Amino acid sequence: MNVEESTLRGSQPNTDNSHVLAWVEEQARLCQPAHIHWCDGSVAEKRAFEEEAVAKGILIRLNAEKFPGCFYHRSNPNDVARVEQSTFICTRNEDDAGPTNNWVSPKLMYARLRELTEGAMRGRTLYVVPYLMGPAGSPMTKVGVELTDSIYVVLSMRIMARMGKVAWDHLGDSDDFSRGLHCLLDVHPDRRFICHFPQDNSIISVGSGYGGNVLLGKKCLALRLGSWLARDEGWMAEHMLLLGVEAPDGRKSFIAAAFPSQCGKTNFAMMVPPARYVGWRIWTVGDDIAWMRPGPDGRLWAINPEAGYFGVAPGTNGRTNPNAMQLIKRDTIFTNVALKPDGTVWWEGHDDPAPSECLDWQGRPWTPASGEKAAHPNSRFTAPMENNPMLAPEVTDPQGVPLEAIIFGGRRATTVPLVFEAFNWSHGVFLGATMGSETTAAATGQVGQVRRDPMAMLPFCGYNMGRYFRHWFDMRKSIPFPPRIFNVNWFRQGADGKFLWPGFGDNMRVLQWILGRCQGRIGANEAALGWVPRWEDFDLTDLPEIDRARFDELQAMNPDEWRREILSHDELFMRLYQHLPKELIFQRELLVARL
Ligand code: SAT
Ligand code: MN
Repeated sequence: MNVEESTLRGSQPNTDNSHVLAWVEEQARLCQPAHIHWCDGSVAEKRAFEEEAVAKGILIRLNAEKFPGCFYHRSNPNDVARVEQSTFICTRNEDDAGPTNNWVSPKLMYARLRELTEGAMRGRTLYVVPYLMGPAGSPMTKVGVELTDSIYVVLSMRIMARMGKVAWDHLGDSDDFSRGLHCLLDVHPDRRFICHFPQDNSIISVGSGYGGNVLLGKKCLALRLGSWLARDEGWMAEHMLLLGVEAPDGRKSFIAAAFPSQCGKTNFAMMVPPARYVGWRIWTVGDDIAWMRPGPDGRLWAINPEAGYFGVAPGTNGRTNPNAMQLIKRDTIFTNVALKPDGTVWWEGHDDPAPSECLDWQGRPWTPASGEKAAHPNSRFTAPMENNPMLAPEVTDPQGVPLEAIIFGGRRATTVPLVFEAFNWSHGVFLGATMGSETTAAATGQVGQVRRDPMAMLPFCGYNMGRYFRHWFDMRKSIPFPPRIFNVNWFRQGADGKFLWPGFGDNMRVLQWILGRCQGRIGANEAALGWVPRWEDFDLTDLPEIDRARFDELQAMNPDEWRREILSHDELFMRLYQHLPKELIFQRELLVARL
C-alpha cells in the first residue's frame, strides 16, 4: 500500500512544457486542490486509482472471475445524460455559435465559471490528465489536457483516449493543446455548465460527472472544438462510426456512418454478418467519432480519434452485438446498470433473464415485480478498444483509412426508406443536412420526438450550423474522388407498430448493396429521393419474412409524407437562413419538382 499511497498523495510534474506548467499552476491557484497528481498513464497508476476509487465507494469491484478488471459506478440520479440546455459555445460573436447552440459571451461565462470554480477543489486532488485524440504519430492527432477532480473521469479517460506520457511526448514544448477544466462541484443541475471556448481552444465543464459532459476528449474536444478546428484547417470532425468490410478475397472497404446518439452506431460498427456471408468480416475502426481529411490520392481518409467505447448497455446482447458482449467482459467500467448479488451486471435486453433480485441503477433493491427499469436507459459501458475481437488493425495507422461511402441515418418510424443513394455529393449533403431523428435517452428531455439533427451533429457542432453546411459543400473541391453518400433507416415500422427490418447482423445486406453501388457492380432505379435498390439486386436469402410486399413497404416513398417532411425541413432552414448555402435551397426545389 505504501507505494500506492505515495502515488496518490500528489506528484511532481512529469513534463517540462512551460505552457502546461504555467496553465496548471494558474488553474490550481483558482481551484485550490490539496494535491496535484500528474498522470503518467501507467498500469501501476491505474491500479492505484482503482484501489482508491473502491476505498472511497466511487467504484465497486465486480466479480473477479466473471468480470476481471471490471468496475461498477453509479452517477448522481440527477446526472445521467448529456444536458443540451447547459451546453454552451462561447464565441466573441454570437453569430459564430449560430442559432442551434446556446451562446454566452466568453467574458460573462468566464466570470460566472470563475466564481463557481474558485476553491472548488479544496481538500481534493486535482488530476492532470494529458491525452491524445488520434494515434500517436498521426498528423491528424490533437493533444488535450484535462484537469479534473474526479477519479472516475481519470479512469474513464484512460480507457477512452491514449492517456499519459504518450501525450507529453507528442506535445513536446508546443503550446498547441486543448485546455480542459472539469470540477464536479456539488453535482447540482443549477450549477451544471458545459462550456466551450473555441477561440481559446478550451473547455470548462462543471457540476456533472456524466460521460459526454466530462470526458472532455470526446464530444467537447473531438466534436465541438474539433469541428471548429476542422473548418479552419480544411478537414472534417464528424459524429460517425468507421468500419471496414472485408470480402472473401481479402479486399477491405471502409465506410463512415452518422447516426444520432443511441441509434445503433456501436452495434453497426461491430456487426457480425449473417452465416450465409461466408468469408465476409466486419472490422471496427471507431464507433462514435471520425476525423476525416483529403489524402494526397484525392480520396477522403479518416481516423478514429478515440481509444475506447462509451456504449449504451440496454439492448446489448449476444444477438444485437456479440463482439461487444465479448469485449466488455474485461477492463470495463459499467455506469448506471443493475448490480446482481454475485457481483455481475444486468440490463434490460441482456441475454440473461431478469435476476430475481438485484440493486437497480440507483442502488435500490429491485425485483422483476418492481415495475421500473433496473438499468437506466442511458446506462453505459466504458471499455478499451483493444478488447474488441474485431478491432481493425488500421485503427493505429497514422494515415487512417480511405472511405468509399458515407451513410446518414436517423431513427424514423415512418417516411424514410430502408436505403437509398444520393445522386451526388451536393445531394448527399442535403440528405445529411435535413436528417431527422426521434430523440433518445442520450440527452435529458423528451424521448421519441422527431427533430432535425443535421449529420447527427446538432448537439455537437461547435459553430454556426449554416457555415458547417457550407464547409461540407466546400470540402468537395479538395476531394476529387469523394465517397458516395447514402441514407438508411433501420427503424421503419409497419401498421402494427413493429419494426419492418430485422436490423443488426442483417444490416450486412444493406452494406452489400451500398458496396455494390460504390464499386459499380450493381445498378439501381432512379427515384424521387435518389437511387433505390432493385428487388433483384438486394440479397434477402434466408430472410423469408422480407417478401416482395414487405420490401416494397420498407422502400416505399409516400408523397404526402414527404411533402410534410420537406415542410419540416423549413423550420431548420429558417433558423439558419442567414448562412444557409443556396445549394440546399436548390436541392430542396429539385426534390419538390421530382415529387
Ligand atoms: O453521452 S455521450 O455524449 O458521451 C454519448 C452520446 O450521446 O453520443
Ligand atoms: Mn455519440
